[in-house]
Amino acid sequence: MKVVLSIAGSDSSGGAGIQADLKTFEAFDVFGCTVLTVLTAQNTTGVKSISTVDASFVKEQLEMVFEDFEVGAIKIGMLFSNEIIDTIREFIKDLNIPIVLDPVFISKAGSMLLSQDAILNMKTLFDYATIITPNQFEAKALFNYEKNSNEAIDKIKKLKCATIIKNAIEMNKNQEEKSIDTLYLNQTITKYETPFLNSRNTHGTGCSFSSAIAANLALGKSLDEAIETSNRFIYNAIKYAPNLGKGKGPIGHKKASLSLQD
Ligand code: PXL
Repeated sequence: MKVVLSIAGSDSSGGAGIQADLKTFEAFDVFGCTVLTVLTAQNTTGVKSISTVDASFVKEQLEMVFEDFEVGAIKIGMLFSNEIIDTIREFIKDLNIPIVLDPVFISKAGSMLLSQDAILNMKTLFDYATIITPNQFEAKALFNYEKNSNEAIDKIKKLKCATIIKNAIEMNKNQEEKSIDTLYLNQTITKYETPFLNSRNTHGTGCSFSSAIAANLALGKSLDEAIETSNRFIYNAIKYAPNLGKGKGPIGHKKASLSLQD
C-alpha cells in the first residue's frame, strides 16, 4: 500500500485540514500519515483560534514518519508561521518524491490561516514542490494574478514547479457556468473544466483537492491524470455533501469515492 503524508493543520469541525486529507487518502486507498502544524478551534462558520505546534515538535513528527515508512508523496497545507515554514523547508529540500503544496492563506469562511509576515517565506517552498494549488484569492496575493495578466503569468511560468490556479467561474459557449482550473507547466497551459455546482458545501475542497493529487501521484499517475481524477472527486464530494453545519458545510468524501468507481 502506498503511503502519503499530509503536513497540515487540524480542523476541529472535521471538514478541512488534516481531517479532510485523511478522508481523501482513504478514498483513494492510500495510507495516510500526518504531521500536525497547528490546531484550529473552528466550525463551518469560521476559525475561533489557532494554536501552533512547536517547530521542534513538527520536526520530530517528520523524523518519526520518515524513519519508519517509505513515503510516496507529500501534501503540504496550513503552515501558519515562519518557524514552521523554515523547519519544513529544511526537511523537504533533499527529498525526491512528489510534493503538492496548497498555499493556504484564508479559509472558505474568510479566516486568515497564514501570519502576515510568513507570506514571502512560504514562496521559498515553491522550489521544492511538484505543483502548487492556489485558488483565485491566493494567486492574486502571491503573483498579483488576474485573468489575462501577462506579468503574473510570466512570474508563474518562471517557477520550477507546476501551478494550478483553481476555481475561476466562467460561462462556456452554451451559456453554462463552469469551474475552470488552469495548469501552468513548463511553457504549456492546460485548462480543466468542471460543471459549476452552486453549493454552500465547499468547506475543505482545497485541502481535499491537493490531497487527492498527492494520493494519485503516489499511485504513479501522471500529473494530468491526477488532476482529472481529483477534479471529478471534488465535484462528486460537493454533490454528495452531507449538508451539515450553519456555514460552509463539509463535503462527502466517502460517497465521492464510491461514485468514482462508476
Ligand atoms: O482550506 C484551508 C484550510 C487548511 N487547513 C485548515 C483549515 C482550512 C480551512 O478552514 O481549517 C486547518
